[in-house]
Amino acid sequence: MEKVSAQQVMITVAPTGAETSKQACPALPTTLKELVATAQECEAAGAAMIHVHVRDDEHLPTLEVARLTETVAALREGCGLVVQLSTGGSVHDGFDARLRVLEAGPDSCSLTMGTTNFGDDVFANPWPFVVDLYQLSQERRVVPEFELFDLGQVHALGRLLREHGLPYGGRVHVDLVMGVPGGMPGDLPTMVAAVAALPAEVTSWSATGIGRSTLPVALGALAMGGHLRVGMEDVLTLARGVPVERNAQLVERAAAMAALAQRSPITAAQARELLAVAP
Ligand code: KMH
Ligand code: ZN
Repeated sequence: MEKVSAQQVMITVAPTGAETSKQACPALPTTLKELVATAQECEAAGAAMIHVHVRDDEHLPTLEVARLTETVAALREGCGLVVQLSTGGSVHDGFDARLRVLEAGPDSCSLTMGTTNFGDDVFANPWPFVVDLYQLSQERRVVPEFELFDLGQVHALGRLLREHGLPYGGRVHVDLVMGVPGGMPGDLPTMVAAVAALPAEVTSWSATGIGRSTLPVALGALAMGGHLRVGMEDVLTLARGVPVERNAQLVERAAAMAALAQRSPITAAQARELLAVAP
């Protein structure tokens, strides 16, 4: 298979998240059926990976392992996307439940590199938890995606790799999560600083702009050679007053922006190679 080139881009879709309620946004895919249909539509639109938060029968966020396992199996059956489970969960989830996410056997897991103020809440990721989760991902052969919410977390990644070695698979993929109230802003000077500070071991990076920063972050990442994450976890409007109706709209828009930048979306199979995820 051909290597991923600078003229290509990996699009990750984050369709659900843990923060928005189904009542507030009925278009949010919260059932397994909705999630699989979303995955299929997004893969057809150019996505290569899916970042998954699972909901229960009441549409509330859950980290119940059986539910996660069922979701991973259904996505593997229904689409080709690289399946990444969130270990961030919701701000209310405990560390043990977040570690147990890996029991569901995903291809990839998110791994946030430090504690962040998250709106009025705190997204807790103390160093011992980060190390436990990292070591568990190495033992269980799950490829982590390092989520970096601020510049301090970029440097923390360097420490993790120095002290605990490379991830399973040997590639180091990071996602800059920008524009969270409490994290780094979603602007270009910050992106330039964060990318310049990435540890030398990093082999690929993407960026995610929350809310209003979605478009500037995506355009900046495309210009700087980064990959993209989009989805209703991160933004619920296409423009002021225009709600997103389907996650695929955001993937289609990402692919169209990439086309303007003369970059084309990679397939899920290419993403597996980029991230060193088992085929
Ligand atoms: N829901 C946030 C508290 C992740 O998925 O790893 C954490 C989050 C990051 O979304
Ligand atoms: Zn998430």
